[in-house]
Amino acid sequence: MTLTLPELPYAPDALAPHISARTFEFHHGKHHKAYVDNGNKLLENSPLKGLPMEEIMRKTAGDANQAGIFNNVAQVWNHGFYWRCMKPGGGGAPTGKVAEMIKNDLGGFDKFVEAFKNAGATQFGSGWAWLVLDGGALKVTKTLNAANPLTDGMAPLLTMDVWEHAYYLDYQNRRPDYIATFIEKLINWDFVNANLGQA
Ligand code: MN3
Repeated sequence: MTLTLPELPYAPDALAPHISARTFEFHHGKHHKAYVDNGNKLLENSPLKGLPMEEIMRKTAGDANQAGIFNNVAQVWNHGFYWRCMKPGGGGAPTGKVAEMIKNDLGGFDKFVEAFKNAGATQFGSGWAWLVLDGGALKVTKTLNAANPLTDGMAPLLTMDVWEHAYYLDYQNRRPDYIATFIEKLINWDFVNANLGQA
């Protein structure tokens, strides 16, 4: 299996004005595509070629000699996951099993919002904020650059890209505004519940 660029799960203008078609043109069409192309180039002569992305990520995480492969493959995975974490008319309080677990494990939706905002805002430089299942309980965490909690045995349920390229065209330097909008207007809780069902 070679790496492929997945189609967006909605039209490029479907999340406007919160995330513009112009952002998707660059973020999906250029950045995500570059990770796919560079990853395929690096995998060309690697014994890892053809393995599922998660397996490549687990085998290369933390190995300085494989950093190029890890970074590009993880960024392909992370972006494909991130697109599906959003939907038109999304955001706000969750329903279903994740709502129940947020109440029990994190102390309620307001506490989740506080923790998720904090994770996104305090990730210095580039990275990702996550809601994960860790040992059967929900946890909010963050990772640097391309890193993904699945290589530490956690199951990703929700992610938010906090690389500048995710928000700069729409929000310039105002990362906190992008984060607040992501939570209030964009999160696809149905996708999060589906991930919980498979974790
Ligand atoms: Mn990105």
